[in-house]
Amino acid sequence: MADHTPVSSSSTTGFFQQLPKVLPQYTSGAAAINSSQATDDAVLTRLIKQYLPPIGQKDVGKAMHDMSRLVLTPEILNHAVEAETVTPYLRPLTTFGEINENDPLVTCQGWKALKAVGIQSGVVSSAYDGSITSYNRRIYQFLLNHTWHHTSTLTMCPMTMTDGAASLISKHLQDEDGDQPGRLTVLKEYYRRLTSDNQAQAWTSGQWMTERSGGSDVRGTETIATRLSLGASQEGQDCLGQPLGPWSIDGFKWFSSATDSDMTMLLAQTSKGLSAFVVPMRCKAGDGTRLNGIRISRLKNKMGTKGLPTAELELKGARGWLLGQEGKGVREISTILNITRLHTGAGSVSYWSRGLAVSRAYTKARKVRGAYLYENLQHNYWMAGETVKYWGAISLAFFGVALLGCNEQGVGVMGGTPSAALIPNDEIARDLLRLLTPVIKAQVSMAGVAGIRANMECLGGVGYCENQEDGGILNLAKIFRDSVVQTIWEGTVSVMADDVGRVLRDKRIANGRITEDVFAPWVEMVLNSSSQKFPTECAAVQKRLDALLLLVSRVKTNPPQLEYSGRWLLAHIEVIATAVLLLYDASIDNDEVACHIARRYVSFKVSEDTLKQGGDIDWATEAIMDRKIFLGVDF
Ligand code: UCC
Ligand code: FAD
Repeated sequence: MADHTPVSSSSTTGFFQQLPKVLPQYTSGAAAINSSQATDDAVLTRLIKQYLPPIGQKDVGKAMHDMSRLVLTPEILNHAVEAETVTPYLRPLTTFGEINENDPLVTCQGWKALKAVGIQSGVVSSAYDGSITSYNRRIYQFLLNHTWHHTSTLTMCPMTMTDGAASLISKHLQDEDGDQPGRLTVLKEYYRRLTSDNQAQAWTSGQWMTERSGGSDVRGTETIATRLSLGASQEGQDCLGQPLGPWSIDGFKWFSSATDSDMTMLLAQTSKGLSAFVVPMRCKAGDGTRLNGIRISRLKNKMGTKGLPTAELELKGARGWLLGQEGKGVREISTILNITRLHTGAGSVSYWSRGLAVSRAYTKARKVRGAYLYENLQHNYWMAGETVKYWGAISLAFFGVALLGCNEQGVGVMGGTPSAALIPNDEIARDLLRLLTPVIKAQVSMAGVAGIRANMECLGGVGYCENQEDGGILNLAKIFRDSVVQTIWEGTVSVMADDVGRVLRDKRIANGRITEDVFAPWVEMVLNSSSQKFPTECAAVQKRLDALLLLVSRVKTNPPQLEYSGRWLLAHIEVIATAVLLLYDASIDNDEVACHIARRYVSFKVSEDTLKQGGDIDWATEAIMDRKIFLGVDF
């Protein structure tokens, strides 16, 4: 007879959960291109096929394949743990008590190593590689970054601001020097460095807007830029030996995230109003260098983004160059904002992708009531729902990315891809990008926070712990904390809603009729191509579009009501755009999983279908689909 006498566990005996195996996010090769399930993060295979021609699929496929493996190596994982746990600190004084103007900020090796990996992998430079003309460079860049961002431990923060700064400077590379002699040469060199993938030469940039008086509303900026007299403006060199700009800047910046950067773009007041400046962080001093009129007052103590050196800064005589028109600084810097906002949305889905990867791994490894979690119907239903939301969010974010690439390279660059039909001309690409950028920033960032919370719950108690062991691969608490800030920096959700209001009212954008004359016709055009396969779903989206148009007609000329309705506008535009993108994608090849995801998205997000939640559903068939959606068709 079997002996059923219970045996007690101890710290070294008894049950130990087997470590869940997080799989490489993307796997390239013929199998991955032809099947939606040869890769752990199945939606990536669809995005690649949708937005890139074969040569682009091959290039980015290789880059993502390699990155998906690199981020699981102990070396990179340990850098990430170090960057998270050995936080930056200040050395404000020298041994004998003088102000340390040379190297007051200390960051750890892990942080530096991760920055180097990002630069060398092309997380910024790939978007500026002019030799790539046959496909959308932004799609390449953001797909690559999607496989890196979750592990980069916020080193992507300076990278995204660098991207924005490079984009802004690129708009001024034809400008005359005017009354700022030497500026063009300096800008060209800064641009070369911002877009370099050579670790020895590459620069990163900060972006300083926020002050104590306000980050959303920067009109109260107290930083002042003064034009120097001719003699004074010729003095001094930046760390490269180039002239320092003819403006001297004094004030106090309340948040600076990329404090270890090489330069920054900032806002300061001149006699003509808020203006944008380019400022190198360091200048020549004797045989070495020192900070360029910048003192790090203190580092912020934050809930997350632990490795990121976010500081308060005092500026006294920081020298810089005026960029663009005096008094038009907000308009100038909005070039950066619009790029970093897309990166914020895309970064949020990258964090979320890691959350889901860990959830999949845990579901395959953990048993409850004697069976693996993947055999549990309720669990799979829940996680399939989370996967549907993730597919929706990433689809919307990458449509924005495609539009950005089209703005930079022209819509012709989409030729030969299924998505060419989604973006008929340059004007539509420009206007849709302007409307959707704040929507993506707000809605995807918020959805990501909710998604990662669910992923934490998926793991039970261990999901709530700061798991630094095993390379921190199961540390969902870290990515949760890091994702929360995405709803705040680069403009809060309300500020994004406000920006949508700005777009709706701006007569320079589609004559002030963007919803009526651009967005609605675009939605209807895409619905047309899906209506045969998805008549019920298309009708539901059309109904929601009608509700949006009615709302816009009521609020557009009534500023308080427009303000009141900001979050409704965000939600309407988000779900309508996402639904048409999912329906379009599913119509292309009738992929079983893609079709179910599109249907479920419309059912729960567009129609908010409560009947099905009341049990009016073929649950046994749906349960089979749940597993395919969440864990892949091959599992
Ligand atoms: O948070 C920050 C960095 C953190 C790290 C980020 C890393 C991200 C990566 C994530 C992955 C890890 S930096 C600080 C970010 N701060 C913000 O985002 C500020 C939020 N506040 C706003 O966006 C406000 O709406 C303001 C500041 C833009 C409002 O300023 P104004 O002056 O009151 O705005 P106006 O008067 O409406 O607009 C001034 C001009 C107009 O053009 P003109 O002069 O031609 O009439 C507007 O059309 O600016 C234009 N404009 C824009 N143009 C305003 N916003 C935009 C826009 N988004 N795009 C194009
Ligand atoms: P406020 O603007 O005071 O907002 C308070 C509340 O008012 C919010 O709920 C907001 O939504 C609401 N509100 C504001 N305007 C409106 C409106 N028009 N309609 C409705 N509600 C509104 N800034 C930089 O410049 N550079 C950086 O590198 C940087 N790094 C950061 C790093 C971290 C970790 C954090 C947390 C912030 C960073 N910031 C940086 C600052 C960030 O951009 C601001 O915190 C943000 O823009 C909000 O500004 P605020 O903190 O002044 O809040």
